[in-house]
Amino acid sequence: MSKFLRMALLAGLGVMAVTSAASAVVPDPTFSSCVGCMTIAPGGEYSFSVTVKDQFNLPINNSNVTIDFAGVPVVVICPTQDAGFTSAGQTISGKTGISGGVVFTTHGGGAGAGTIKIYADGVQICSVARVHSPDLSHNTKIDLPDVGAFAADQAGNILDADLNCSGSVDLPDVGLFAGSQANHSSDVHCP
Ligand SMILES: [Ca+2]
Repeated sequence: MSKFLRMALLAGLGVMAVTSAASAVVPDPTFSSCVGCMTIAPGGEYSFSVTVKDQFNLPINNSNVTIDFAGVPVVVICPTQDAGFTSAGQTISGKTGISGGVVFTTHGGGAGAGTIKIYADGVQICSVARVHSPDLSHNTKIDLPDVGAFAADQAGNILDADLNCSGSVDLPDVGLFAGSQANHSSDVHCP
């Protein structure tokens, strides 16, 4: 091999290495975002949006996003979720689309303060400090104990029942609670 050819080959390999490093796609918490109120219900009528972007602020398609509710031990995640989503223990996972976004409508129950972590491909990109739910008794049903618990939370302004994350338990939350209750017959629970 001539010296010139060897140098050309080495230069080529160098370019390939640089290209390979530059194209490694890693979720970046700086550019990724989580938007919405972390409210969950057995009927899955509340949404929480996650957008995953890389270190170049470009959307990551098909990124595996997981919400981990383990920081709020009372939370129960339904074993069956909407198509495209899976659950395991206190986690739910789904994949982003071409724009890097995925919208969770988590089927589950239970509410409380604690750290809920959101991961993309294993990288933590966001966290929220409380999960809200009309299923305050965390039995994955909206039933009579929840009506009592909601009334108590409203009276005490306990934010477990702040279903729209407005910062107070008030009339709009009453409406949302009634909607969630109507979405369930007395024994409807996880899908
Ligand atoms: Ca509210």
